[in-house]
Amino acid sequence: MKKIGVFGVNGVVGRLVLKELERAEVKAEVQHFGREDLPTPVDIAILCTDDKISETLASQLKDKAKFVIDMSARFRLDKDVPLVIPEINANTITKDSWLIASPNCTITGLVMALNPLKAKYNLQEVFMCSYQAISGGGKKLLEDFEQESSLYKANCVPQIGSLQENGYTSEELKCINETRKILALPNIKVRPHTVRVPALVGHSLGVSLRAKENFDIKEIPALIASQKGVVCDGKIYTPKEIAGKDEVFVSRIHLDSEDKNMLHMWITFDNLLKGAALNGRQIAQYLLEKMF
Ligand code: 2RA
Repeated sequence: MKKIGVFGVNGVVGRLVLKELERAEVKAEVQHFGREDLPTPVDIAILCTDDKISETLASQLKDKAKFVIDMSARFRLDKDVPLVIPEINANTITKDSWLIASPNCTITGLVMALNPLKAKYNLQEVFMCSYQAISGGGKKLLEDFEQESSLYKANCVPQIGSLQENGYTSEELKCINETRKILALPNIKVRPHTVRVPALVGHSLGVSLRAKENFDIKEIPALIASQKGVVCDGKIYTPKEIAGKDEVFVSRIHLDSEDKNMLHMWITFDNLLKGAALNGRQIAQYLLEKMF
C-alpha cells in the first residue's frame, strides 16, 4: 500500500486534508507529521505549511518522497512546477514531475468558471473583486476574529498579504500570476482587488470579463455548467450556504449593458475545500491513479 505523509496537520488546511483523504477513502496509508517532525520516506508528501517551512521540507524530502504536493505559494510560479487544478490541467503533471503546487484559494473559483469559456472565447481581460472569508487567513486569523476588538469584526479590510512597492498586495499578485499560469493564458490581463470580509468560510468574487468577440449570453450558463466541479443553475448562491460543499457556484451571469463582449458574474466556493484541501486530495488521487 502506498504511503501519504501529511505535513502541518495542526493547521486548518492540514486537518482538513486528513479528513478529505478519509472521506474519499483514498487507498493509501496516511501518516501525520507536525511542524517539528523530521520526514520519513513516503510515496506522496502533502505540505500544508507556510512558504518557509515548505521550502525546508522540500529539500529534506528530496530523496524521501516520490511526489510532493505543496499547498503553499513558495513554488507555484517556478517554471518546472505544475500548478494544478485536476479538472483543468492535470495533464501538466508528468512522470518526471516531482513537486506539484496547489493554487491560491482565491483564484480557484475564478479559473474553474473561466476554463470552459476559454475553449470558445478569446479571453482578454478580467476584473475581479474578492470577498474573502476569515478562515483563508488560517488559525491565527480565526483566533483574532474571536476577539471583540478584531479589525475584521463587522468590517471589510482591503489588504490581504503584504503591500508591495507598486501598490498591489501580495494576494493580488498571486491572483494575476496564478490565473495566467493555470489557464495557460500568459497575456490575459487580470485586474484584482482583494478584500477580507467577516464571512467565516467561503470566498466570493465579483467578476467582469472581457473577450475579443461578443458573448452569446444564451449559451453561457450551460457552457460554464459544463465544467466538472461547477454549479451554474440560475440560483444565486452566498458563501454561508455553500460552506462545506465541494463545487464552485457561479451565478448572476449577465452581459454588460453597453459592451456585448463583456460579461459579469458572481462566484462563490468553499475556500478550505476546493480552494485548498479538496484540491490537494484530488491531486494526490490523480497521482495514485496515474503515476505509479
Ligand atoms: C487568504 N487566499 O484567503 C489567502 C490564503 N489562503 O488569505
